[in-house]
Amino acid sequence: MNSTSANPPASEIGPLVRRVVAETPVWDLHTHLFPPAFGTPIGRGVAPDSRGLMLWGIDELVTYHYLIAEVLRELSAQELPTERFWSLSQSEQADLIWQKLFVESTPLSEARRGVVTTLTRLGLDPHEPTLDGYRKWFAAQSPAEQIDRVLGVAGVERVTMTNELFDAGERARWLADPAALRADKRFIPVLRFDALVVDWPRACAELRSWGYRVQEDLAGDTLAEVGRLLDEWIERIGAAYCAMSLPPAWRYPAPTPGNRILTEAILPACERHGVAQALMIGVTRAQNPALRLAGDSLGAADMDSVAALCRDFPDVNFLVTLLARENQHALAVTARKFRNLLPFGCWWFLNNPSLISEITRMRIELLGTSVVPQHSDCRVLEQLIYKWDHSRRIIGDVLVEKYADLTAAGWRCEEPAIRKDVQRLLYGETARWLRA
Ligand code: HDL
Ligand code: ZN
Repeated sequence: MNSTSANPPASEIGPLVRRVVAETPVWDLHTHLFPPAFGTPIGRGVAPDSRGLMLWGIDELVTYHYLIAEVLRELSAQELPTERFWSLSQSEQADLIWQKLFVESTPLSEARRGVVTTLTRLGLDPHEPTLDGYRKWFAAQSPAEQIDRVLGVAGVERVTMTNELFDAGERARWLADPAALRADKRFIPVLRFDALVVDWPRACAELRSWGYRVQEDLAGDTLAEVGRLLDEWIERIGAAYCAMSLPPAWRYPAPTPGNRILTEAILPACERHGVAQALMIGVTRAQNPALRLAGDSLGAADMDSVAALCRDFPDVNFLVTLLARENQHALAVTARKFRNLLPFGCWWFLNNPSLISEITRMRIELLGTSVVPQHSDCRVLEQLIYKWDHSRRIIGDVLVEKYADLTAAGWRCEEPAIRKDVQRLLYGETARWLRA
């Protein structure tokens, strides 16, 4: 049978797949990014806001907590006590990181390679001996222009935020002018509230200070009041889903206040509003507190707990990402058992080529395209460029292999179907599960 443009010969499927993956727009399911309405510390034409939440530019890129963890390994505690590092200004920290991780050594790690990719894709030479030239370039950009530029270069159409209910600064911004914070429809709000489940005593005290009639022992109107809080905030921010991270030790069922809050307040609120609940499980917060945000580590989650929750709440959609490599196969298998479970992303310490490749291959073999293979978890705007550049290449390589296997099995892999598959993996599956 002769090949047509719709049905390319096996030898041309590879370039076609890679081109389609490279050009398909992305909906990024989990980030910590914000538009300028949330305030930003730098940029042409804006009032600098040191407490602003929109992080962008070379100093933020180079002081990403992943790179702080790496630079502290380049010096002994005697050469640079951790607390002295923290006493440096952000630009002094950035200068040190640039010198140690990029000038004096080859930027081979994924977080370092990411900065190189980002600078190159922005048209800048990554070999500068200091950050001064980059600082001048970024200072000449306006935040709004930079967002347009970065989303364009990265091919990202929608960015899902992390809006932390217990962040006092962000909460004040939402209470002041929610319409302004929701104006840029490319940035989709998500209500995040770890403390409701993992630190109820702290959450209870905060809620009481906000005027909710809650008690630490969950007596009285507590559960109804937590439900009222969630109703108000899901509506106030227009949350596309709710989210929480959980430690490796989290178990369900288990007689804890957090699990009662989860099952008797949070999940009923998700059902009322038709929003999914994201569970991000396996983070060991502050394993080394001296490293601050860089001090979190990981542990294996309990898959039986995830399965039990999906089973007990069939009308709630669960978006699940796990931090430990050893959980990934069971997560994909569990998703075959529960149609309300969506595995998403190669989170944090898994966001490295060798693991993205292994996990994406496993997921497609077990779940086809009913999965969200990646999210970026970006904290700094320009990271979108490298995180998606790197992941697109790997996802493309895996798909080339899978289409080749399918072709060898006798299937005609045609361009329209390939485009439909890739669109679902990079955008459509996310849209299907969120209150788009
Ligand atoms: O809890 C989370 O959402 C994590 O992604 C943390 O923000 C973590 O610090 C991170 O930035 N990972 O990439
Ligand atoms: Zn995150």
